[in-house]
Amino acid sequence: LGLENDIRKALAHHQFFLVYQLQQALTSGEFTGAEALLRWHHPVHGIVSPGQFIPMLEENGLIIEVGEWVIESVCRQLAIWQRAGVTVAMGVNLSAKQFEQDNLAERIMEIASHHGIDPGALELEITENMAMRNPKAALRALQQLRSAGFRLAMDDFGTGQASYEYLLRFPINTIKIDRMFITSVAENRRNRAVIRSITSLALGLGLLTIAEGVETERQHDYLDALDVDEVQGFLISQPVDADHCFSLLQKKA
Ligand code: G
Ligand code: G
Ligand code: MN
Ligand code: NA
Repeated sequence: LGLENDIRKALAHHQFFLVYQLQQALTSGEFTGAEALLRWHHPVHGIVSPGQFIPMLEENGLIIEVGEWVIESVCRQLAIWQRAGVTVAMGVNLSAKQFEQDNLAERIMEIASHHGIDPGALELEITENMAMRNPKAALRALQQLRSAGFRLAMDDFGTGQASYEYLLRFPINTIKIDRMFITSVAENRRNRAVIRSITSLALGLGLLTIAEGVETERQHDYLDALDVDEVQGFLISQPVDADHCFSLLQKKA
C-alpha cells in the first residue's frame, strides 16, 4: 500500500531510471541492439522490481505517462550515442494499457522525430497477451508504427495465448523466445523441439529470433545448433547503465 502511494511521486522525484541489456548476433558475436529496462529507485526500499511496480502503474493509469517517459529517455540516449558515432537498435517494452491511448503511435512518432531518431532504431516489444487484450486497438497502432518504420517484437513468445493467426496478422519483425524454453535447452530435448519449431516458423515468415535469458555457454551452443539469430541474457551482459552500455558497444565496434 505504501509503495502504491509512493509510485505516484516517483516520476516527479526522478526515481525512475533505465538500464540496458545488450543483444548479440549468435554467429558473428556482433552487438546488434539492446533492450531498455525500467527500474525504480525507491528512497527507502531501494530498487523495486518492475514485476512489482509495472502492475501498479497499470492499475493507477500512470503507465501512460511513465511509458512516454521511457520512450523519451531512450530517444534522448540514442541521440547522445548517435552524436558520439554509435548507432544501435533499442528494444522498448510496451504495456497493454498503453494501447488504450488512441494516439500511442502518433506520440511515439513525435518523440522519435523530435530527437532525430530513425524509427528503425526502435523495436517496440509487445506480448501475445497484450495483443489479445485489445486486438483492434493494438493492431491499428502496430500497423501505424510499422508503416512509419518502427520495428516490432513479440516478447515472451510461446508463453501467451496467441494463435498462429496473430503471427500472421500482427506486423512483427522479431520473435523473442521466452526464457522458459532456454533455461533447460541443454538438458531437455523437448525444449529443443519447441525452439526448433519457433526458428523454422520464423524462417518461413521472414522473422528474426532472439533467445532470452541465455546464461551459459552450453545453452549458447545449443541455440547455435537450433539456428537462433540473436541472444540476450546474463552470459552476454547484465542490464547495465547507459555509460557501461556505451563502453561495451564501443569495444565491439
Ligand atoms: O527487467 P526485468 O527482467 O526485471 O523486467 C521484468 C518485467 O518488467 C519484464 O516483463 C519486462 O518486460 C517489464 N519491463 C521492464 N521495463 C519495462 C518498461 O519500460 N515498460 C514496461 N511496460 N514493462 C517493462
Ligand atoms: O519480459 P521481458 O523479456 O521484457 O523481461 C526481461 C527480464 O529478464 C528483465 O527483468 C531482465 O532483468 C531479465 N533477464 C535478462 N537476462 C536474464 C538472464 O540471463 N537470466 C534471468 N534469469 N533473467 C534475465
Ligand atoms: Mn522485453
Ligand atoms: Na521476455
